[in-house]
Parts: sequence; C-alpha cells; structure tokens
Amino acid sequence: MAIAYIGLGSNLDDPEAHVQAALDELGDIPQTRLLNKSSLYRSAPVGPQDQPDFINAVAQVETSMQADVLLGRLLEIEDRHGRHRTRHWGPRTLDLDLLLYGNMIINNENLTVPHPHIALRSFVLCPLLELEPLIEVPGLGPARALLEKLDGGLPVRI
Ligand code: ROI
Repeated sequence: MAIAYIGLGSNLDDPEAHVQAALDELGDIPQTRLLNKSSLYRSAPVGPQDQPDFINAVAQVETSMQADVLLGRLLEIEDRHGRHRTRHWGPRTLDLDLLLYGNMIINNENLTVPHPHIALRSFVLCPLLELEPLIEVPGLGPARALLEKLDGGLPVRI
C-alpha cells in the first residue's frame, strides 16, 4: 500500500465541475481509496497568460497499484473529460498529475515522481499543505519551505 497525492487542474468548460467530478472518479479507481481532498483553489495561469484562470485541487489516495498503473488510470479519466493535447501549456478541461507516490523517487520515460514542477507551483503546494501541513517532498524537503521560497501570488481558496 502507498499513499499517493494527485493534483487536479482545469480551466475550460466549467472547471469547477470538471475538478469536482474527477475527485469523485478518483474514488472509483480499483485497488484505490480516496482518503481526503483539498478545497478548490483559483489561480492565474502559469505559462501562457492568454487563457482562463485555473481551478486546482489535490487528492490523497491509498492504493495498492504500482505508480505507472495508477498513472494509466489517471490518463483514462483525463480522456473521459475530453482532454485534447494540443498547445503546450495551453488550456485544458482536466489535467491529473501524480504528484507524490509514498516516499518514492521515480524517473523513467513515462513518469517522474515527485512531479518535476512541484517545487515551483503554489497552486500545487497550497492544496497539498492544506491536506498535510508537515509533508515532505522526497529529495526536496518540507513542502512548507518550498512554498515560502516562491514569490508571486498565492491561489485563492474558493
Ligand atoms: N496554471 C495554473 N494556475 N494551474 C494549473 O493547473 C496549470 N496547469 C498547467 C499550466 C498551463 C502550466 N498552467 C497552470 O498545465
């Protein structure tokens, strides 16, 4: 069994509804139990600015699936929400990222865990810290310290 954290993001077609529905769908993944979910947060887009604000959240799950198998399930949920991979860092109906998987560090062609941008993204760190204020990111240290190093605005809890 591993505790994993999944980041959710959407900025198209009623983003709050996509994130809420996806949180429920995470609970339907086999061998996986949804333990906790953060509030929803709104933030300006990181990357290209000519796109709508994002809604983000983080879910905590307990799973007996291997990380790569779990990732496959996340991609299926994204596909069901009509995600099309068009523009790099462009708008999306649903983005699911495997942020953390236990205390494992994974680097292969399909998967990098901890998520490669976790330390730079307050829209991930804030909901993660809401769930687990003392959480450490393997290889990088306490998430709280990573957030304190960032400048720029914080996501707004909604
Ligand atoms: N910006 C914000 N605020 N939230 C996201 O989830 C998000 N996701 C992305 C890019 C386009 C990098 N920017 C984002 O993929």
